[in-house]
Amino acid sequence: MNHSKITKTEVLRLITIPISHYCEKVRWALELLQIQYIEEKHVPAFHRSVTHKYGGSSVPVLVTKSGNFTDSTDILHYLDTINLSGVRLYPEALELRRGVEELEELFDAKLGVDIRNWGYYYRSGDRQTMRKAWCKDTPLLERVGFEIAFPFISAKVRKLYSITAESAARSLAGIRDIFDRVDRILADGKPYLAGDKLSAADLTFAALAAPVLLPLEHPVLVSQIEELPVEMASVIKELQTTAAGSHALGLYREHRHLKRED
Ligand SMILES: N[C@@H](CCC(=O)N[C@@H](CS)C(=O)NCC(=O)O)C(=O)O
Repeated sequence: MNHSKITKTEVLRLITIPISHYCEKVRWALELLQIQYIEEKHVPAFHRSVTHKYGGSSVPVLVTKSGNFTDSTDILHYLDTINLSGVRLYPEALELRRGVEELEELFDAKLGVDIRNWGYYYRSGDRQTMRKAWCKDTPLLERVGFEIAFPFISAKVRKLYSITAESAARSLAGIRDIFDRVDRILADGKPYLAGDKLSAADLTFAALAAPVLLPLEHPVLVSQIEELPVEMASVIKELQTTAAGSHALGLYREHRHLKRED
């Protein structure tokens, strides 16, 4: 699809759930490419009345004058075609570009899903934690709705993603598998996952892996490692010390210049 460059006056709208790591992927891309946007945050369950309006169900949704985009990868491709910053998330060279797209797809389809399911297994029943993760800067009515309906929303999320002790164990194995693959890509001292520049592959890996790495530069950091269940904290410490983990943490330090919002 051909899109005209964005006009200076157009401010894009990004519909999110604050803690969603797919939303963080898009937020980071928007900021890296210096594209103006407004983020509209919603509490899970309430988000659907908004995403449905724009033809989607999940978040992120990007609302633009050229149309609405309802998947993080479609959004990144769109942003890459309209941005004027000179930074490109997808390389021009065909083979390199294919490599970036394959990695992005792998991270979206497996890592993002496994990390969400593993994290929710431990945290989705904890009202205080989920208030920080889901409610920050959301509309007042939704925050009131969260307080009343938290047990139902929390149960609904666990049902939606079929979260059980067994699925959490499978998800953890899946996370370790992707980290191993990324370790192997980086094994010969490569600075980035594809080519010699930051691409959508690196950004996607770091944003989706953030909940199991806790980078300080993350805009929605809900818990310090000491506040987490011991089992979770020990996995996070293990992943932080891998080559893949240190790559993602380095990307946050070098390329995510944002003040935390809390
Ligand atoms: N493939 C989608 C996945 C997005 C996704 O799974 N979003 C989750 C939040 S992390 C969501 O909106 N879940 C609630 C729902 O599906 O209604 C993308 O990359 O945008």
